[in-house]
Amino acid sequence: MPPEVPQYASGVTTLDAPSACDAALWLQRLQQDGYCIIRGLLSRDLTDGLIADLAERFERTPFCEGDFYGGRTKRFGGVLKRSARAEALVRHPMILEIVQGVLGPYCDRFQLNLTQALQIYPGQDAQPPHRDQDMWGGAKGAMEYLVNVMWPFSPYRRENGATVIYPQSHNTGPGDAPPVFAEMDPGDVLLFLGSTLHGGGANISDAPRSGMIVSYSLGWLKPYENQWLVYPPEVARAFSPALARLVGYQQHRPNLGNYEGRCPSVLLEDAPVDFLGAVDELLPHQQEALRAKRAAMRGGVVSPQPAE
Ligand SMILES: O=C(O)CCC(=O)C(=O)O
Ligand SMILES: [Fe+2]
Repeated sequence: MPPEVPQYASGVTTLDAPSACDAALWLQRLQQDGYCIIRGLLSRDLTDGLIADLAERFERTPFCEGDFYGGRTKRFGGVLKRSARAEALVRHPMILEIVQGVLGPYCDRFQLNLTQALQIYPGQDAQPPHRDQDMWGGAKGAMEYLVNVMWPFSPYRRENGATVIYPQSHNTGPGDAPPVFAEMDPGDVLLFLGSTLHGGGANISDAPRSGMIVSYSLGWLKPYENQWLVYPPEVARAFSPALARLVGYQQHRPNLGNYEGRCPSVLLEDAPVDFLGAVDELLPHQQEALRAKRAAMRGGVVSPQPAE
């Protein structure tokens, strides 16, 4: 029997796609179209293991309520504490490089916004198209707030609720291009911007569509999933230092998100911490500006500008 070749009805071509490890080209495509699909990024072993780790939780999680989440959809967060394998997806080096390219210009450090496993069951109608950035009240258009990464755990097809993406809709109207059904298989990945119009598709098949959304946001925003409650110090202590930083155990310079004036990673240390003195954590240019202002003030020249 010939090997099974996936059929993608959506018109998303992979023939001229950049090679799977070329972050710069994928970044360009993401910024141009508002989304991109990278094929074959993960091994089957890894996705199979993750699916097995999460099976019982999917089983026991009740259906969602509400017109956004969908009454025939199951969702749960905190995936990093439910499977040690999830870190490989959340900290995938090429994904992080692409995210840095989108969000890096607007923040000191980006952060994990959420991990959410989700299953769209037969009978679920289409989710209203939306832009995920609209969860934040700030002005839109000058910067990207968020990058979404959708990892399929089952095939995603038009019939079973594949994510519907409106190409080139980032920060404009829906655009002229017809919507694309992000048809994928486990191991593939869909990236789309927080400003890209999209929604979960309708499932008219006879089996659930399963996957996981991982999103990253500017480090100075309130994350969608309250990372510090989902991964309190006793949980985050078991994480790699890089993962702990990504979920929020780091400051966003200058001094944002501190604990007693220190990096919150002090809570992950073995020894109990108390009576800490506050210590600035600043970017070099912030440090320089403050030093100059203090020097000027000491010299009797009072700067009319407040410290940045
Ligand atoms: O399930 C999907 O394909 C998309 C879900 C989504 O956009 C959301 O929940 O914000
Ligand atoms: Fe969404």
